[in-house]
Amino acid sequence: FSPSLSPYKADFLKAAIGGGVLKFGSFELKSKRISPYFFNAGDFYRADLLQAISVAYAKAVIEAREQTGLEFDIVFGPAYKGIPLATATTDKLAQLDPKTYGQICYSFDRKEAKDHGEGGNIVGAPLKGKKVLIVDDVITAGTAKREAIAKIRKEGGIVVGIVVALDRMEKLPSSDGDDSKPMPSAIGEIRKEYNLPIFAILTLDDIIDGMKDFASPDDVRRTEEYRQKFKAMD
Ligand code: OMP
Repeated sequence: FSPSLSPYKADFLKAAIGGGVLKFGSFELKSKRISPYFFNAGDFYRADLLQAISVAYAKAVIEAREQTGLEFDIVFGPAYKGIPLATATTDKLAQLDPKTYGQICYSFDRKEAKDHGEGGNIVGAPLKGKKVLIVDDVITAGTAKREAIAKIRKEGGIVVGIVVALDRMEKLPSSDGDDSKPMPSAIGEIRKEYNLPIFAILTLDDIIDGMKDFASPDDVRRTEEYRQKFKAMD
């Protein structure tokens, strides 16, 4: 793998490809763009893969703390795919650094509010007045991240950052549907709008660097063409 990738990132990329989580072919995205690659965090369901993904998230969080002083009380995973990510990351952080992370909590949202039993929209640690780190799978247009930020704020939580497995580095869709125009990135806009740090374990650049060692020349070419077409200007 690319020498530019740190060992934990290279291990994660290897696990994602080996476990069939990162696939090459033709996939329609939430944004309706047709992508030659797709990263499905829902496919990390086998124990060894779950371990690989939680180690990678935990190391990304620890690195973010070292580099930017990131501090938080709660790891929040947006339903559904964020739920095992947040839970496994919380567990792994406490295992890797019990002194710093032994008391952190996790929580997640319900897709539909529950009106009986304990009720409410949130399962796990109450968010009110707490510093919350969002853990999610992929960022493309940032829509799911905006929804998560709004939900957490509504519960009185303070969002302090976002960690994702993959930054697809894509530009926002243009309002007139013309994808050839230069446009800013989803990540850049969220960073600016909410003044939030966003950390990604891998970017599309990392994947393209890494895939040259194992993918077919055709897949490499199609992925490079996709990057050329949809890469954000920042
Ligand atoms: P936003 O960028 O916040 O809208 O989120 C993109 C979402 O698209 C992710 O949360 C995934 O549900 C899905 N997605 C993937 O899971 N993997 C990909 O490689 C691309 C997408 C996508 O549709 O863009």
